[in-house]
Amino acid sequence: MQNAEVARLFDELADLLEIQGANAFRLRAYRNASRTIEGLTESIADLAAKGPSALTEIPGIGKELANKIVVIVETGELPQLEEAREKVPPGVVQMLRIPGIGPKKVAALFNELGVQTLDALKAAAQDGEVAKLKGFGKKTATIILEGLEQVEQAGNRVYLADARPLVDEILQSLRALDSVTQCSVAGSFRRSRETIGDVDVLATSTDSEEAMKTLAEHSLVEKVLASGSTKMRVRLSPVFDGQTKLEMDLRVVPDESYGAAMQYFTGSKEHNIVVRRRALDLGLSVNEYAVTRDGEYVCGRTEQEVYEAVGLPWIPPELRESRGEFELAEQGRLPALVELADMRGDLHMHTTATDGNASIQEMAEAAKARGLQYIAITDHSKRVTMANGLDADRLRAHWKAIDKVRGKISGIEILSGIECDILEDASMDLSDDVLAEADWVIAVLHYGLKQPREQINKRLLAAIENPHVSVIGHPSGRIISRRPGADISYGDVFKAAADHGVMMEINAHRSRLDLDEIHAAAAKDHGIPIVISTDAHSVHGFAEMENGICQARRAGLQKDDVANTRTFSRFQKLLRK
Ligand code: DGT
Ligand code: CA
Ligand code: CA
Repeated sequence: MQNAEVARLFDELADLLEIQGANAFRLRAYRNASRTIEGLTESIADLAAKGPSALTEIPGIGKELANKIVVIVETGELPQLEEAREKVPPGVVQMLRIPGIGPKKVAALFNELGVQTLDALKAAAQDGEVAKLKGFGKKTATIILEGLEQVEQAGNRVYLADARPLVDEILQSLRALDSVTQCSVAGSFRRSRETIGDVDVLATSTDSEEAMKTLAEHSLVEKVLASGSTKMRVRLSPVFDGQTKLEMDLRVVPDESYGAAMQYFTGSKEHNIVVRRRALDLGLSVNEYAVTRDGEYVCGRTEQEVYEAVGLPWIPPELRESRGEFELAEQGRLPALVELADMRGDLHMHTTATDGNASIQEMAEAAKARGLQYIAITDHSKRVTMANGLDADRLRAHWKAIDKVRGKISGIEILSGIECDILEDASMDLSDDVLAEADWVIAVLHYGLKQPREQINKRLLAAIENPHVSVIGHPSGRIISRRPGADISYGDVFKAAADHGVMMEINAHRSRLDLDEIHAAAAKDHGIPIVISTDAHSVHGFAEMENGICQARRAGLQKDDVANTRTFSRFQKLLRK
């Protein structure tokens, strides 16, 4: 069991207990344990295997927690959690996904109004019952209605990065079979979409029954939903929030159809419509089995063949959205997309000084171990009180601590940075004389995201015009499927950024991916260097880089479009004086 999974169970337990009105001390113990476990470098399962005493050496883990961890690691479950799940209906737990309301409010809705489903909550909010509850009011009722709309829109989609470990493990099991000759994932997963509706897997095999049986009996498969001789649909174990269950299709196809099937099931639908039209113009027909002419098989063994048949080079899956990739392909101008291995720096991360859970040195060492040549330590500024944001004095002391680490560790450059809030009135959270001392300033919107477009514009432009700002971090502030981003005039912002030499970030965190692919492509067109950074809050956070790379590839970015693929000396030339 992975640390993140164990951590998630404690978080879920805390949420359930809070809805049941458990005391704050216990809740805090579980939530702290969750954070601690998530930030551990060692595997919690390995520690647990040595017994509870190895676990109690971890700060914040007492005897009781240690015992629970052992149970979780050994059985994959926790009786207390099962019990708590029984007392709180699933619909009530779902209410926790509504942006802007926490467990206390959910508890009040459940206990005092008796609402048990999202639909019942919606009705109660519309009827004015919610507004009448103590501590709620009209404003909260409105927040709930808006939030419900977002939850509905998000549906059961899963973040790509949450799906990845499940998909990888299942593919590995299938590929390990001698009878399976090829096996790949298609669909939105292969196109690296931000979220995945379901997973589409294709295989060729000398024994399709064995492939089906292996999937049906896989430990990550909860239920077989449908099965035929070459087709199966299953539901996987819950991911990320303990609730959303990803579904997976497996199709076993003949060798001579594998390329055609991969092309067809990779999609997107919009992309495939164009491929089919091109085929028709050439007197061909394309479906998931083959490219044919007058009913006769032409090709279909590889994707390459399918594209060649319609007069095109192979198109990278990330670009298959019918947004200009056909023109590029025809002109021989398809980009050589940036790759994870191209990355040399990571310029957005947190430490224990604010809301991270590793020290400066631990972050630097972990970055170095991942092969990075430079990093920027960018803790929060004071406005973010929830994260213990830094004022000028604490920031200067933090930079001194960074200097010390710099003296102790070689082989990696460390920039003294700050993630500075752009306040609602368009001023910066720290004064110019402080910002002037930084090597790297990320300016961000955290608060007032709902302000009108003009004010958002004013804030972003003021930050860009500030001579000390290096980059705009997670520009829109959105949280995918949870919270919309600010209303931004991207054209004005990119023009100003290009004029002033300010870079733009693709925040690689799975829930942000901000800039999105559309605006990252637009920023590139303005000649703005893009920075892909992880926003790591622990040493494990560096792994999020892969998500940022996916987003950059979907935007059609090449290595040179991304500032932190450069060597440190070349990167430094991009910095404002
Ligand atoms: P998702 O699962 O919602 O994240 O998105 P996709 O793109 O994986 O969509 P999905 O799973 O419904 O289908 C996989 C691919 O199969 C899709 O991208 C294109 C192809 N496909 C599915 N249904 C149709 C269809 O009715 N017409 C065409 N042309 N292609 C389809
Ligand atoms: Ca799909
Ligand atoms: Ca599907």
